[in-house]
Amino acid sequence: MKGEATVVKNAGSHYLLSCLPEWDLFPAVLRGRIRLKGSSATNPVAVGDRVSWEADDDARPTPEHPATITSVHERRNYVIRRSTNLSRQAHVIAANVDEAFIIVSLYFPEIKLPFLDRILVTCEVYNVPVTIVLNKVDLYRDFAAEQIEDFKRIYEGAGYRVIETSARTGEGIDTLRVAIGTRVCLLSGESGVGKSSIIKAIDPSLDPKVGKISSAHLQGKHTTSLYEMYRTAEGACIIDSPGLRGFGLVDLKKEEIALYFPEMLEASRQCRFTPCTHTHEPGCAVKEAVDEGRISAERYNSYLGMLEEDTKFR
Ligand SMILES: Nc1nc2c(ncn2[C@@H]2O[C@H](COP(=O)(O)OP(=O)(O)O)[C@@H](O)[C@H]2O)c(=O)[nH]1
Ligand SMILES: [Mg+2]
Ligand SMILES: [Zn+2]
Repeated sequence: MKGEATVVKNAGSHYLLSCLPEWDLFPAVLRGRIRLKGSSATNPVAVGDRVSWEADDDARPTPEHPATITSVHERRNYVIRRSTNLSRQAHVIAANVDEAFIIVSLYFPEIKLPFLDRILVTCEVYNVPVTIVLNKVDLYRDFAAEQIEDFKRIYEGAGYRVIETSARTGEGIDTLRVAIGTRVCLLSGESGVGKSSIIKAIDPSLDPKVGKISSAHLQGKHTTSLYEMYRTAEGACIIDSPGLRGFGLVDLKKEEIALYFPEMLEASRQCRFTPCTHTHEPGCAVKEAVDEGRISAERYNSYLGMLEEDTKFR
């Protein structure tokens, strides 16, 4: 027996496969070493990967007699993370993603814009369309309406769609469900921002593990320890991921970083020098746009931070 399937769950060396769009899971393991050409990833197979598999006999694969993954098909795209900036090793978070939804919350836990910008840059690098989801608005709309508007100004100004949600009250969940449609979408973002809760809110029949906020730090604990795809009643495939601590940049040269800030790329066409690092050069159109408020100071600062780290660690 053999066939093709999509990886929907990955726990260590064990995988669950399904022949999407059917949702009919069966277990699989990897045969020997499958290495992807030119990849430094620690995981050769990721959730969302299309794979070929084989089983010894004609019986359906079971946990005792799992199927064997024999090859991984070429990826349309993927999202990858380097655990730290020093690390050469990278981990593929998900493959063949139609869109990434980056979940953030302004508070509980408090947002770190440079961290969000790093994720956005990674999505740009790997050609994954991205939408930002501002969750937990029920907790801070009352006292932080202005901060919400500032946040939207920054990110909508950079060209991203921002959807406000509350997994608690259900606000914005219909909008998000429509945005996801019936595609393969990745939910990513820091631990505790509500990724698993949002999946539950989108389809209450699903049961991803929701973490408790530890009151001492008002931060989420690590609750989702593996990557897993869920299929909603409406036929969307949503990938839940563990909270990301670090989100190191992968394979980016210093002069490339600004290419992945869409608003800077746009402005940089008018810079006097090419290449321009947009730091000290005369006639830099990016700096001019920052001075005039057309590019947000926050995004520009994230860019400078990435430049600096890049220089430090190479
Ligand atoms: N008030 C409120 N709490 C939320 C919301 N979304 C998630 N939470 C809570 O935040 C904590 C972490 O949620 P979880 O879904 O596990 O976050 P994850 O780590 O990103 O998957 C849990 O206690 C949730 O009940 C929201 O929209 N509003
Ligand atoms: Mg979770
Ligand atoms: Zn410039």
